[in-house]
Amino acid sequence: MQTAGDTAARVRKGACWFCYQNCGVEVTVRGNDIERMEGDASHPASRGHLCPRNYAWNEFHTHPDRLNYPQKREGRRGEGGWKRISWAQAMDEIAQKLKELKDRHGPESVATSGGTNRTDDWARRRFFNLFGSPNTMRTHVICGLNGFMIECCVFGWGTSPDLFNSKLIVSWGHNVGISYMPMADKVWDAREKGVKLITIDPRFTETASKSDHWLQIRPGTDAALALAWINVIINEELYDREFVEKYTVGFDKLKDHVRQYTPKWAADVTAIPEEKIEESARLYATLKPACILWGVAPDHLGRASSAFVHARAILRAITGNLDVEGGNTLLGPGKSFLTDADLELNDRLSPAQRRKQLGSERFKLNSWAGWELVSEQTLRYWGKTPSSEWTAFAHPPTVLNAIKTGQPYPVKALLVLANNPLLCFPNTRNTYEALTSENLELLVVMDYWLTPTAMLADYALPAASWIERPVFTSNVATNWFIANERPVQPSYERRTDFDFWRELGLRLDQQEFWPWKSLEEANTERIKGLGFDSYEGFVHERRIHIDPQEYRRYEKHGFGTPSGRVELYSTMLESLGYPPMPSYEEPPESPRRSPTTAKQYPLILINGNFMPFHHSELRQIRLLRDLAPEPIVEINPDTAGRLGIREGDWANIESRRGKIRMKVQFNVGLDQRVVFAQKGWWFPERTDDNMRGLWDSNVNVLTDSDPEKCDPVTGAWPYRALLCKVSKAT
Ligand SMILES: Nc1nc2c(c(=O)[nH]1)N[C@H]1C(S)=C(S)[C@@H](COP(=O)(O)OP(=O)(O)OC[C@H]3O[C@@H](n4cnc5c(=O)[nH]c(N)nc54)[C@H](O)[C@@H]3O)O[C@H]1N2
Ligand SMILES: Nc1nc2c(c(=O)[nH]1)N[C@H]1C(S)=C(S)[C@@H](COP(=O)(O)OP(=O)(O)OC[C@H]3O[C@@H](n4cnc5c(=O)[nH]c(N)nc54)[C@H](O)[C@@H]3O)O[C@H]1N2
Ligand code: SF4
Ligand SMILES: [Mo]
Repeated sequence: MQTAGDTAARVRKGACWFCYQNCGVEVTVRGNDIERMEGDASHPASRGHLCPRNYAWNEFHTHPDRLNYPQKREGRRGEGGWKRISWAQAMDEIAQKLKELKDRHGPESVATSGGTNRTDDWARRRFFNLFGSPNTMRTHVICGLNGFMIECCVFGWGTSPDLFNSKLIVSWGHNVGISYMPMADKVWDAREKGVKLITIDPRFTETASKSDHWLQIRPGTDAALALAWINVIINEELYDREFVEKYTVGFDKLKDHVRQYTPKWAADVTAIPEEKIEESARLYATLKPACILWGVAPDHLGRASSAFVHARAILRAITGNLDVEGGNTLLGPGKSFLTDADLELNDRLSPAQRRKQLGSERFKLNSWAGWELVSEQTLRYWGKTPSSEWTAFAHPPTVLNAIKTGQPYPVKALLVLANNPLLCFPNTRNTYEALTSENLELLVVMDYWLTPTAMLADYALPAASWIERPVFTSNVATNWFIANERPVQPSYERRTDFDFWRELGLRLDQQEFWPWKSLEEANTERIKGLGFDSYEGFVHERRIHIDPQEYRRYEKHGFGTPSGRVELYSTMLESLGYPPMPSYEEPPESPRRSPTTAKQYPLILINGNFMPFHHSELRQIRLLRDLAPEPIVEINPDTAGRLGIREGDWANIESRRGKIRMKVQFNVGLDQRVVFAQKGWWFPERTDDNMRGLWDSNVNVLTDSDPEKCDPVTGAWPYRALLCKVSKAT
């Protein structure tokens, strides 16, 4: 810790969290001032590499628009009037209101929302479990954790790709070259050494350009391709016979089930030629070991999501690529340190309150009910549960509906931390109506900026960033963590999310559960089992901890499922009332499923990441904005030609939900029926508009949150493969 008057320069080992890659940084500080930040060559994962986002740290850290003090709304919601108040006043008033709502409507009337992995979110869940509300919503269910839970049902834990030892890497609905830059270097290195790469993407991406095979798939039909791969692998007897016989159940049922999914059928559905489907299936089954990388695209298909994720799990297993060196491994939870699950106090939330989780009656797997089913197995097999904050959520569209309608019960307060729902949740109109509803008595937003969501808040609170807190890198699927220091203490009155939950807890009878005054103290508790009594000592001496890993753990211990084997026919999914094997379903709004809508909206809308932005963030940062000043929609030039649109024109993009404008860029690597629109656009510089241009170019104005379109198993909602039309804007 620094003390006042401490002026010697020192180097702190921090980690960037402009995205969850958490690349290591060496930060030279004097007192509480930063002199320099550079890539940390001693960081075990990033080894000194940084992406362009990191270079904007200074502009971000010192930007005049940063929220630096707690603000309380003056005037009507969204009118833009603010009054600076103290933290003590903000926390006292918020705590008082929560108490009152709990007494009046029950603890479940208080909800929280969070986005992707950005901060120490076990603290959020700890607070909510103690407070008694099951209504924590996250975007994790459309971002990998649906797959984690399905894999738990099939083989007892979620997989991680062991790509350094693979001979073949499949990048499925993933653009590692843009999204996971530090990992991309490793993939390109592997390519140099002769490792083969297959990319499955409707668009010719950075990753596709470096691949041996690019399968240009019709958006949303990934499950058809995966099921056809299973069909080929079984019919041509390319599966791992010994593994299947010894370690799986349900193979014969699977064999019968996939008979319908021939390559010919899949060619018609996916628009990938039959020979390419067969050839790629053979390659995946024979060039071993092979791993399939996780990609977010198939999680964004609403009703069509879980069948793909389920089929992908089966592919990993029947080819014998499961839990082997170079395949997709089952690392299990961390055992020798405290995981997020260990800090959440999950047993404090009563069964009766868990059952009230909104949406959980319908979308069971990523809810408390699914978590309990999975935890019964993981406790037996691994000795730990998965983190509920990563896997068990209230269903956001259902919560937003409950705010608007008071049904099935009233939701009166929403605490938004590390999330920008107006930009990132589907169907912005619906989200906006909920956040501006008179039924919502309290809206708290903690962020770095006055985002459009924060503009609607009753209290807008200033968050401390990764530059001002100790980053503890870990995730629910893995048995390792990397510890990083806090480079400097928070400037102004910025605070960490942990501070927020703790301060609230202290005011709401949770004193005994918040013994740690800082994240360093909490993190010291996490690593006590490793023989370290100081977190900073660990950072300097060890930085990374990995629990011992064995490949092929199943040879000794079987799998963490009811039968102890890979359940190709999943009894766990069946017990929740879901199909035990995956079946193809068209995306919820597609030319085939919705031909009438398709007459009016003939094009298929997709999204994906682009540099240098991360979701809706960093549009304020000049250094980055100069690289991507305007929102872009990519269209095939022939399609544009037919619509009378030239490159550089502005175009309207319209769906059944709404209309936005973007600037046109041609892309010959895009199917003529497909349109790629950038996500996350708002315009912080638009001070003439309180909502900062929220409605102009935000792709989620076009997407859908209708529960009918959501995945029945997990509740995942659709962002991609929806129908739209494009016209020249005047
Ligand atoms: N149409 C469409 N929509 C999508 C997607 C898509 O591909 N297409 N992608 C989806 C996916 S995969 C995800 S994960 C979600 C992401 O959804 P979000 O996570 O909500 O996205 P962000 O824009 O990163 O918003 C995070 C907000 O938190 C703030 N913030 C960052 N770090 C912290 C912190 O440590 N503490 C606090 N209090 N605030 C912080 C940022 O300033 C920002 O305003 O979006 C989803 N939305
Ligand atoms: N630069 C940047 N990096 C990020 C983020 C960011 O916002 N910006 N967000 C982070 C987060 S939270 C996440 S979840 C990850 C996601 O990282 P990725 O998995 O790489 O996600 P995307 O780039 O959104 O989508 C991957 C690819 O899916 C393709 N695609 C679209 N529709 C379909 C389809 O129907 N089927 C198939 N097979 N492919 C389709 C798109 O063309 C795109 O190239 O990235 C993380 N890293
Ligand atoms: S990839 Fe870029 S933004 Fe993400 S952690 Fe690394 S340096 Fe930061
Ligand atoms: Mo995500």
